[in-house]
Amino acid sequence: MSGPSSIAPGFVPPPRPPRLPLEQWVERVRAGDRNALSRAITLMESTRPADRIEAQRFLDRIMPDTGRAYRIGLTGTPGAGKSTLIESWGQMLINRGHKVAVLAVDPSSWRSGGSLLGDKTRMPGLAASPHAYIRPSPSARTLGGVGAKTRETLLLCEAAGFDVVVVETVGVGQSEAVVAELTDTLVVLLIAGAGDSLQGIKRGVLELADVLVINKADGDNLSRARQAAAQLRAAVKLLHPPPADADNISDRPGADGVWLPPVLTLSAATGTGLDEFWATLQHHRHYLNQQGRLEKLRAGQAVRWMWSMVREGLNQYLQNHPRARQVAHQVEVEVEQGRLTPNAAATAILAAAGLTP
Ligand SMILES: Nc1nc2c(ncn2[C@@H]2O[C@H](COP(=O)(O)OP(=O)(O)OP(=O)(O)O)[C@@H](O)[C@H]2O)c(=O)[nH]1
Ligand SMILES: [Mg+2]
Repeated sequence: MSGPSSIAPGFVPPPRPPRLPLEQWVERVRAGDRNALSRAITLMESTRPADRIEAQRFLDRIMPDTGRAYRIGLTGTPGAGKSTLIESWGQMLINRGHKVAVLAVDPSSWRSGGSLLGDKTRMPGLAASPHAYIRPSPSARTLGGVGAKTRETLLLCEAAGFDVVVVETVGVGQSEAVVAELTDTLVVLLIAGAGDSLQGIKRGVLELADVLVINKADGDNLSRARQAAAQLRAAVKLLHPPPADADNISDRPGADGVWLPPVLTLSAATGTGLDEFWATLQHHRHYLNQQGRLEKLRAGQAVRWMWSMVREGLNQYLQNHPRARQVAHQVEVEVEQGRLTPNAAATAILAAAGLTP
């Protein structure tokens, strides 16, 4: 948990060093300079109009260096072991020569401004590694939404040479859907429940998952974890029935051109099952690399991102439009009191902003 700020009263933060010219700054990020990367991410998170323009230029410049990482989403209920898994798995990846970035989409920060994810104290080994980069989620709701900021951060990390990017989120609210839109493979981390092992997992999340993992399969918990995995496998099969034209569907995911999300057990604490976990992810990546699936997936994500930016821009436009705001203020009351239909009110607001067809 991020504790209260311990900054002493009267503390004056040192002035920020001046920014580098864009071209030089981009070069430093490309060269893997972490300081330049951190400052570029801060630029992406800025809501100042001048910064937004600079951020856009920055992104345009690095675009050719993006797209090469394996983008992995990791979601799981609080306490499922996400940080513990990222710590052990991340170090395993680094030992195998990868450069790992960990980003967070934190639904709680949309309202409270607090950020629990990407907490470096829970990943001390990874945080200390020069081959890892951990970035907690933006601490406030920013222009374009947290998802958009994370996407821009992800692109920067790719440009800086990180070849595995993990986007972490707590499995509450809509954040899994946001993470699924940013990544190639979505891993859902679960723990065996007390009674019904599928408690706490929503159907929508099961449908989004590419790989399901029951964590804490160790000690006294091992048999319960295996039982939960068996039940989950049955549930996954029900959710993903084989296509009508497949006559010999096998249990191997991807074997018939259909990905049946595998269910694994592992112990993030002891490291048992980590090898199989990584092998399974690579298997999914291989599956995506066939028949243009990855290009198709990312193309769809890019188009949906574009439209979400359009919606965001329209919202911003409406909020900054004095006449539309004034009309909105009036009609909201009328809708509340049932004197005006929501449709008519929406038309009135849009018309006030000059947005009616
Ligand atoms: N026995 C056992 N305990 C584990 C394992 N993985 C995590 N834990 C413990 O479970 C607790 C929660 O682990 P975290 O890694 O902090 O879980 P998290 O999903 O990051 O939690 P939040 O960040 O709060 O959402 C800690 O006390 C861990 O030590 C595991 O594989 N086995
Ligand atoms: Mg955590």
